[in-house]
Amino acid sequence: MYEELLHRHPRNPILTAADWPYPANTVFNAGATLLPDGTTLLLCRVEDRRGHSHLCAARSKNGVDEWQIDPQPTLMPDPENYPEEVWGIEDPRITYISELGKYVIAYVSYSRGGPGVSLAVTEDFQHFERLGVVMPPEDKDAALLPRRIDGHWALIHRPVTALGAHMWISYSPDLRYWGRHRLILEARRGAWWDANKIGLSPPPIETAAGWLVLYHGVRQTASGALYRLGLALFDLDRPERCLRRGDTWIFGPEMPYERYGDVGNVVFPCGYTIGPDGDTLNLYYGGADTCVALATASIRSLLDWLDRHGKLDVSGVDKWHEVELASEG
Ligand code: BMA
Repeated sequence: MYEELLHRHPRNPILTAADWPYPANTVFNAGATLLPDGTTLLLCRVEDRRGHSHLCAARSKNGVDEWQIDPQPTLMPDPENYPEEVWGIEDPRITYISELGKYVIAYVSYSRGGPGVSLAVTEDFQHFERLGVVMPPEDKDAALLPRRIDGHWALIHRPVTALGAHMWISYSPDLRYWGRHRLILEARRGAWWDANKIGLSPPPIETAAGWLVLYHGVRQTASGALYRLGLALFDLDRPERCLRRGDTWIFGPEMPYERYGDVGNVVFPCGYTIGPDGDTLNLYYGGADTCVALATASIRSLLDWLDRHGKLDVSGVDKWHEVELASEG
């Protein structure tokens, strides 16, 4: 028996389109945060029957039920001013930035050129300041780290390059201009569960041991893609350095609401909250691109598992050096 690190909530799925106060096809891939009064806020991706997505906030005292859902979309695409949002906005990841006293949302803007990464800033989830597209297509699966590293903001994201679909980090002095791009974690190859395509899932979790990263691996099979989750740990002060990476996935589609839906066999977390004990991780994930579900884990046991099963991973660093050497040569 494999160890079970993530425990599904018995009330899953906790939110579906049937709960919505206005017509919606599906509700999934929600960003999450705790508001100052302890309320859980989920910023859900809502897809309409055109196939376009927008974001809508749902609030709950216990993070499980009695959700108060905004009666109208909370953040709609604004293609007139932001043409990169023409086909919708998707998969928000929320980071609270104490230096700014604001939340920064990294979301996918679906442009004619493919998906890119956009940022928006808010204090109250009612008014939003857009910073526009910060990573051009094709790029997605992005989240901001909650504090500056050596004076610079850091964004983890997943560009698709000639090297494949791997995880990168970039730095910025002002959240608008980004550089010092580094590959930090590579998809594996061949039969691996995380072969060819990986991406950051929720924002990294800051722990004393390092940035704990849940990432998704996409395996292509004869009957479509399988989305599963793995663990990696990155250096607190140099988040481009991967300290440990697990070989096996720790969570994958099993339940009917994960197996069946608009896109079956997908578990896709975009957010979490941490319980008052400082250890309980409440992970909110999309099930089969159709609903929102909840699983809990102990952060200590995730780190302990990585200690026992993780290995040093230098794939990203090595590849980057190869690229540097090749471009210099
Ligand atoms: C990814 C993202 C997610 C989605 C997943 C499965 O590429 O677009 O929004 O949940 O595919 O369809």
